[in-house]
Amino acid sequence: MASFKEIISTLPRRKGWTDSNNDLFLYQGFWCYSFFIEGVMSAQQNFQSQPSDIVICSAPKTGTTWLKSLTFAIVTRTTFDDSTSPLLANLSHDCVPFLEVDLAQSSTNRDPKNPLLATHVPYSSLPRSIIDSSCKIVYICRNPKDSFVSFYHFIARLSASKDMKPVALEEAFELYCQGVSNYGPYWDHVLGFWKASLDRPDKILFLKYEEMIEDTVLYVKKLADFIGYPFSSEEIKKGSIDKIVSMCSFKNLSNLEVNKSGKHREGTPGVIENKIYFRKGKVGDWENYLTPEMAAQLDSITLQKLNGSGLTL
Ligand code: PAP
Repeated sequence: MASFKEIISTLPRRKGWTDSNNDLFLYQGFWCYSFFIEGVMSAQQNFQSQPSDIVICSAPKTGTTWLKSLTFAIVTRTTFDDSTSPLLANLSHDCVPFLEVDLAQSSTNRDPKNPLLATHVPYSSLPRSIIDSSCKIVYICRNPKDSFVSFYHFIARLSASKDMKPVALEEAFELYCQGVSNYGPYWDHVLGFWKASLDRPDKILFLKYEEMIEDTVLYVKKLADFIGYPFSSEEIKKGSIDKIVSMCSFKNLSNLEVNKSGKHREGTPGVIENKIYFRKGKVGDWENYLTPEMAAQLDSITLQKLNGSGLTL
């Protein structure tokens, strides 16, 4: 049987968003770096989901770090509070295993007390057992203009820390519009989960970053209800939800020492400074980076791609 590497070498490829020779490959309709595709292939073969699992799904740069922290705080709130939470000493990515990296080889490489896992894999490529089991999926999406800008800054900051150069913003923009971004096309990613959430509303909760920023308390309550960890009226009276919202706010998390000076996956080639996951956490920052023409181009692609779906971004 051909190895994963051999299969990947036969896939269509495009240059990635930096000057390094790290190409993006087209696997099952989405573009991805080979390291992640190997993990996806392995997870598709091996991962066994449990009914109690809660799978946090997202395209990159749409609010994953935030959603992981909120969900982790919700499910661990009887063990920890806002002065003892592991989120105060660890990046939220280090509190929630990542399917295509941490769980690719073995489903059991997890803390049995933690039902959370996360992935950027599109709905149609999720391991079969996640789709078939009664586990819950929570998906977050974000306006494509802000997602793109966030993505570009992430690559630029990552490149600076690894002695690489990002492509110019205009070039990255063209690639993004063509769907050539890690786990892109972005619109297909969102639509896959959107349609699945309409078909299976009990299984998939579909969230928007902008709506969560607007009323975080409301969405934390919805999230807790959906994943089977509802807040009691007693907890609500005690201000439990507000405490979680403040602990997981951009301001609080980005000011923690671990998120200012710590590193994610230290000692591996995939090492990333935690601070790169925290930039502005604002809605509408695209206005500072995209020309009106670029914004109109992205809006028009979004309108066309989402046409008839009932979804707006
Ligand atoms: P990932 O896919 O690499 O995990 P992800 O967390 O999805 O990245 O996206 C990062 C964005 O979420 C950044 O947005 P920005 O570039 O527009 O600023 C980051 O600042 C934002 N972010 C991180 N933590 C929070 C938070 N606690 N609240 C709101 N936004 C956040």
